[in-house]
Amino acid sequence: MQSHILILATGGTIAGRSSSALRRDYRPGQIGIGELIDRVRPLAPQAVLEGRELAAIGSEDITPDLWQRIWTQCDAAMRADTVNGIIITHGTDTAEETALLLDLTLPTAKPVVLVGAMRAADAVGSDGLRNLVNAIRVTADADAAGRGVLLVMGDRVIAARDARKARTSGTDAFRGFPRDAVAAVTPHSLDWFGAPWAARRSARFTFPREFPEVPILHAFASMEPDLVDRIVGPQTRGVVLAGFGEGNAPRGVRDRLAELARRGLVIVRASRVDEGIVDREPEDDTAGFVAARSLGPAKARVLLQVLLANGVRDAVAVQAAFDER
Ligand code: DAS
Repeated sequence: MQSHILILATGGTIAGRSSSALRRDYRPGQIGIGELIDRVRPLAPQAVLEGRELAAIGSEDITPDLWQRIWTQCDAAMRADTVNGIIITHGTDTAEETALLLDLTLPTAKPVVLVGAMRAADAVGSDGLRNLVNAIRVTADADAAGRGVLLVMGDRVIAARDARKARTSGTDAFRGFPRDAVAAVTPHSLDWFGAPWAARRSARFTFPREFPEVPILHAFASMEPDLVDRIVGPQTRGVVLAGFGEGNAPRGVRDRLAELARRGLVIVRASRVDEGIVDREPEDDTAGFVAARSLGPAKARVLLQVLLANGVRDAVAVQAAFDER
């Protein structure tokens, strides 16, 4: 029986065209979802594909408004008997943020899969068509539900909470941490590495009506404490530190952040290091800091915004949410 898959198109390189295969000046979001579906349909007999164009942007330009529109379409599709699964074509630059935001705010009853490409549709060695065929194979699979939002890139299936763009170029640009891929996929095979871990889970949080202001403070050698004051304004509700090593920062910076925590802002210590756990330290108890655990700065910011928008601002409750997998 064919799976009815709704494909929400937002742009990105997967729909990108370049003026020449020998130059880099491609433009994202140039190919309509109808044309992409026409190209992929002969390679995806297991699915009935319905396309909807939401945007045609490079994902570096994604906005809360587009996130809201994507979520609204997904939420409605989750409740529609005629839809078995959802694919979102998306740029790779912010795919990890969109994937985590949807993972936190949608139920897991039906698969939701983000897919992109590292090379434009008409580039030599383009990967978009293969990634889309793979995404359809995953979304149509009976075992895909109950895993939350998934990202399909480079023959790998990565869970939203783990996914990140780890390389600036190359078709294997995405990695997962702490879990790497949760499945391997090709146009003719799909191998899950474990059972669904979130079966029948309702949405964990309400989708934010507004996104609280949460800047990321990226640490660098010799950084001065007054930099903290320069990134915090009257609307700031939290700060994510992209710290050295396991979430470290100069003494003066930590003192300024502790002062902000005393004033009611939520401070999350993440790391500028590409991979690794940022665990709680004794100072966190006295300063009121939260440890980001396995989330990098960009995804820690998404989780903190969702928590704050849902009224979760007590450091102990925020830490519990970061500790959850
Ligand atoms: N054009 C960038 C983006 O939309 C890169 C890409 O899609 O891969 O994120």
